Amino acid sequence: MAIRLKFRHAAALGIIAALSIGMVGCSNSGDTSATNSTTTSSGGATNSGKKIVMGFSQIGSESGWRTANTESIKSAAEQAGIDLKFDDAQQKQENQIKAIRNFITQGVDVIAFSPVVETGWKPVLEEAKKANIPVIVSDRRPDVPDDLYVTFIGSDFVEEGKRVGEWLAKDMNGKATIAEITGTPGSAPANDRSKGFEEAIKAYPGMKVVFSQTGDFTRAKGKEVAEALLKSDVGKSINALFCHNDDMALGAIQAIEEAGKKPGKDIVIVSIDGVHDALQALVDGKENFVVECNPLLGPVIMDTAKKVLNHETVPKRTVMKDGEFDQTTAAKALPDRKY
Ligand code: GZL
Repeated sequence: MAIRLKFRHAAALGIIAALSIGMVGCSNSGDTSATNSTTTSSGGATNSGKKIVMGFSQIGSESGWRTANTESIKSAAEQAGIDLKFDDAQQKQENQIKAIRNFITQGVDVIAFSPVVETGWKPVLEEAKKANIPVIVSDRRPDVPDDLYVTFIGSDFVEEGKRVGEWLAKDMNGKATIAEITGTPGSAPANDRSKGFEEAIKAYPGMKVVFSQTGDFTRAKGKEVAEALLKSDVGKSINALFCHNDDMALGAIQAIEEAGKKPGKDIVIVSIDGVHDALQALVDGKENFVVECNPLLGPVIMDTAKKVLNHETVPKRTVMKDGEFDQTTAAKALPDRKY
């Protein structure tokens, strides 16, 4: 109890007006009982010498992007000497809520998570706030009041959708019959990428989206949706395909080839993420344009956690820089692509 009182006093003195930092709680570093959890631990501490324990609720392992994101988080925790309690929710919100509750019970010092969808987080984040555990939002945005998390670290998905739409409109001279394979329904990237894409093509009356269906960000589902599309009447009129992530585009490319068409030629294909296999598809002429979504959030998350627990000021939102690739620039970038 004495430790809590000491931290509460320090927190009261140290709290910066712009932040709502929870009190640094004591942590028992017992093993997590949540399913699919792993623990990475080594040195590392706050200014007071206390070793930081972080509970991280990850969405799942649905795509190449997510794999790179998880690797970045685990290796950055290792580097930072943060004791990481990692849970993989297999793309189920109820598993994420369970994991966050578990972290609260364990009394971790800080919670970080990537919300699979935007809604349904208020109750569990209110429990974290009540337990004085600061929450860092990674990658996707939850639809909750600002005071329920300390900071958001991730990309601007509306901007990503806009950039894809602008490139496609120019490439197709303002005239295309477009199919859209969207991400997880209700997720921030799916909502925002559609929004940005629609905003961009609105300026071109000849750019028409005639089909939209979710592929849930996976390669398998992207292939399935594309197969059904190509067999339908509307599928015969498609000459452009926008996939909300590379994995669904790679599945669709397979389906287009199996249907005897040339991906990247009969159907212009654009997607978002910038994973290695998508850059390879660009080099092979099977895809046409990819906007990057930087998955390497680990170092920023760990650095931010240390600052929060040391009562330092952190920005409410940190937007990652996202590159872009066409068939020429992909050839240059591919040899050194780390993910
Ligand atoms: C974007 C991330 C998305 C990726 C997909 O930040 O949430 O989820 O674009 C991943 O590949 O499944």
